Amino acid sequence: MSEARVSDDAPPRLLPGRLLWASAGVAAAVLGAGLGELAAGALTLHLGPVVGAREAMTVVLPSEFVIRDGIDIVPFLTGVPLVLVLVVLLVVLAAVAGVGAARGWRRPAVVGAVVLALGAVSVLLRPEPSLLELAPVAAGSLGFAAGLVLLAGVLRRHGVPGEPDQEPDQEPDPASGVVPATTRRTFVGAAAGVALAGVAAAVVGEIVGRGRRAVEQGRQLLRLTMVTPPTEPAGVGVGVEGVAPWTTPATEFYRVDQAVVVPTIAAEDWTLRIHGEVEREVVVTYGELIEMSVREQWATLVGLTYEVGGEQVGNAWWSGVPTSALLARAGVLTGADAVVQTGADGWRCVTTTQVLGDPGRRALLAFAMNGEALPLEHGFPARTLVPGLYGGVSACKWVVEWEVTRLETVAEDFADRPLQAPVRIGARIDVPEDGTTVPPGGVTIGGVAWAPPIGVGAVEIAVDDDGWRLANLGVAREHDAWAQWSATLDLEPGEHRVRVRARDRVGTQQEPGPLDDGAGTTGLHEVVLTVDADADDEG
Ligand SMILES: Nc1nc2c(c(=O)[nH]1)N[C@H]1C(S)=C(S)[C@@H](COP(=O)(O)O)O[C@H]1N2
Ligand SMILES: [Mo]
Repeated sequence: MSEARVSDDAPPRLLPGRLLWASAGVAAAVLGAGLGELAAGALTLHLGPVVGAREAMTVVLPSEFVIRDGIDIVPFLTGVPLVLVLVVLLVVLAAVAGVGAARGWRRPAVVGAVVLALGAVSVLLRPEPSLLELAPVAAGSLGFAAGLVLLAGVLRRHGVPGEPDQEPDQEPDPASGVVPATTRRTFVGAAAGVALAGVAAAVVGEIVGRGRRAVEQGRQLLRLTMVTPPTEPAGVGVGVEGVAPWTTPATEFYRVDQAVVVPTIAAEDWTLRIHGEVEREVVVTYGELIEMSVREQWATLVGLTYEVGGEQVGNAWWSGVPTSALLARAGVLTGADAVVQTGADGWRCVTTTQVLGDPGRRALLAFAMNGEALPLEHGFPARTLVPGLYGGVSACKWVVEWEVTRLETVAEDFADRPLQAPVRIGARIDVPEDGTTVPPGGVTIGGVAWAPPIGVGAVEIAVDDDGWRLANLGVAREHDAWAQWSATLDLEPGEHRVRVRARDRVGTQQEPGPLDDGAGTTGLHEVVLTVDADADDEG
């Protein structure tokens, strides 16, 4: 069977066959890398596969080995750009996977899995990893697999051998000496197509990603002199570790986004168009907005889909222009009672003119959060914020359009949500976590409570079936902001159920029962604690 191969005058036809398989691997890898860059760009992540891999190496390698983007592990590599080393490494791996594919999918699968795992690990090693950042890795793997399957198909159809002990199904072309010229041409065409698709994807990803970088840079260059940094009012904190900080940092503020891709609008490109049932249509630019009379306030934002004890609640210092001032510019016509707000992502909500037009309701078109221009994720350049209404019915991010209309006209379009959803009074136990075992002799519990736009009046806790007693409340002078609370309990050994409830400043009690009617989930948050003498006492 190996006679043809070793016969003296036969040219070394097996090497080029192998070369084609190797090129199939490399072309597939180019497609994978390109799709990875595209995914990174399209999702406006700042981290594509190449940059990501480089960052991962700087994390993994001891810093003395990494000098200015070069590596210094092996003397002859000193000064060679890290990216180049990575690219060479990936090309070799891809070629190995490609040649392996001639025999079956085992070797390419192993190589693919190793690269996939390295990619995933490098994402997860980053300071604040998000699962979305795995998307480029996933897209890259899929691209590589698809490219290799396609090109292997071509080679297999033409019976091109990949290994010396594999027999070609077809007679080698004596002229070219190796793989028939037609086969070679077909394959080279297919491989070039695959690789070019990868390059095109990378170029598109780069362009899209650059858009985000430019907007982010522009945002950071903004000098919003009218915005003051947040200063927490005295006494709002109860000083219990584990309780959510009274001011939620923007990076930790919960997010609810309908779209996967965050809209990126440069401040100079942004306008808010106010039209519909108004005396005059108004188009407000960013420059005009920040020149208007600014109001700043603390406000707690709650998601319509907040689950009892969950994450969808945060408190920040917002700077913006009262929505009432903007509506006054346009002049709401009599009879119009609703504003359909549209974000640049196409998301829409309807809010009443009663709320948006009343300065006393403190609704803002906010352009800064915690003393800085809104982060892109939270609605840059501008977003609406209505204290006391759930985000899903009021807090339109990247808002670009207000259509003044009538509730009766639009009610049907918004049948998926309650038309006006006031935030339900809520309270959360942050510490200790549910299921914690604590030592006997007093356990401190604490959390947050909210009742915008009225303000928290009191927080109470109950242990098992004992009665309700008052918790210690941080200063809660702010109507729209949440309050921290704490209590020290002296619990008997055994298991205890601890519940919390809040009431607002006019005495309205939080809804006791679990309520999940689509207009804001509520119910009492509870944790079960076990008091055990053997629990290690670490506070
Ligand atoms: N344009 C736009 N605005 C939006 C949303 C959205 O997906 N797109 N989500 C809404 C929901 S449901 C909530 S709870 C708040 C969340 O705001 P945040 O992501 O800044 O916390 O924004 C609201 N505004
Ligand atoms: Mo929401």
